[in-house]
Amino acid sequence: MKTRHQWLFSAVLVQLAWLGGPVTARGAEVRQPGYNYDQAKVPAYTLPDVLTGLDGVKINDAKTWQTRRRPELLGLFANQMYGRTPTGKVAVRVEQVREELALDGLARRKQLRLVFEGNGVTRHVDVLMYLPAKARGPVPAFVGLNFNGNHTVHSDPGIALPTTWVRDDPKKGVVGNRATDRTRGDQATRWQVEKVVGRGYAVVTAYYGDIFPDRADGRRDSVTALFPGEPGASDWNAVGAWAWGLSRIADYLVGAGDIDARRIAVHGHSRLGKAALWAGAQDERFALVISNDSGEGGAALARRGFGETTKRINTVFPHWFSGAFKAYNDREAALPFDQHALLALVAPRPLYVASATEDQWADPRGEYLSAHHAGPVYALFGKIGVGSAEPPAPDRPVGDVVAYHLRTGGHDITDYDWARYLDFADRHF
Ligand code: GTR
Repeated sequence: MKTRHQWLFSAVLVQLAWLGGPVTARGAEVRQPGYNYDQAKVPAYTLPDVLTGLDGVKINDAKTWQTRRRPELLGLFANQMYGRTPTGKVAVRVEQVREELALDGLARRKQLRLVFEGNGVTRHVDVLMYLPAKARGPVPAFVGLNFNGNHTVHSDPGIALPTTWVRDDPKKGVVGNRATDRTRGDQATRWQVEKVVGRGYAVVTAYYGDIFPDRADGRRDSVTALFPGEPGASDWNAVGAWAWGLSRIADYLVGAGDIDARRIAVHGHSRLGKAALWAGAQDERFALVISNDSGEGGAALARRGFGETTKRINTVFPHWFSGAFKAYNDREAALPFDQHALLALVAPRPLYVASATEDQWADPRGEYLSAHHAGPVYALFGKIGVGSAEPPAPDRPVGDVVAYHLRTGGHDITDYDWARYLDFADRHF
């Protein structure tokens, strides 16, 4: 049990994390003091072989990967890190569907509410979609969650404000945990809606706080409450819930007819990149997966201890991963996997991992190496990974089915990143 003093200390840490945090500070370099940023000080480590099962047998064909090793790894990630995603069904209703022409006729804006009922509680997720207005049939889509509400992805006044808890930001007039008009379009550079829709893709998003409010006590207001019989030490938490939410949005898209069900890409930035990877690992309907600066608990190798560490993430964000994951604080070498195995779970589907030069907290080199070490699984399917064991120079994208770039700049998603993702999707879809 923590003493009152320890709880207070954790609470202060959480506050500090947010003060220096990246959610409102666009492009800010996230580099907490007191952590290792020196490649020479990365400890020697051995990665668990992604192809060798717990029984010690090394697999060498795609079928055995698919039927044995892949389910085994999914189980390990669920039991040791992200928590188990409930498989039980909850009742879902689609409500408040509104469609209008928007963005000067470029897009059809569709908004709807997914209402979930289970275990005596109700939760909702508001989905915003921009569909190319001139599309004559189902279109491919980029699906991703947003940090501050659907209304922040574009200044379009027709976007509904979130009705759930949002983080206060007094400088922007967000007080009492209620979203206001003042933050409309606040995150627009991170979404590039016109560019994406102009290239023929649908933009699909929802506010992550509808699924699990991002605070230490957010669980009680989250979708986890829809499921009976929890919590337990290895149960799912915020990252698992956000991934679950992405799959529920996919359920809707697959059934609705606007979207080509075989061409749904899932993407996410930072903590939402962690969620996008976990969603993409579990749910093979996501035909292409993009991790933007996802860092620790996402694409970055935990064993490198570069930038953010397992202990730091579990302390400052106790609600992100399962209880079981906390046993690996300062014990990364004991993990039965590393994050390259998470990336390998996306195989043979196209995977894009992106880093930024100033985002040392997320360990760009560790993100690259992770993509590199997922390569043997892609090779089982005859697909080419990122190749070289050395990361490329900044702004030099590499790779075919597994692609990578290191953008010059800070922790953010920029038009540079989007241009690469669009080209990547064009190539594979
Ligand atoms: C940081 C956290 C990172 C990353 C980031 C973000 O504070 O330490 O793991 O997720 O937040 O989500 O922007």
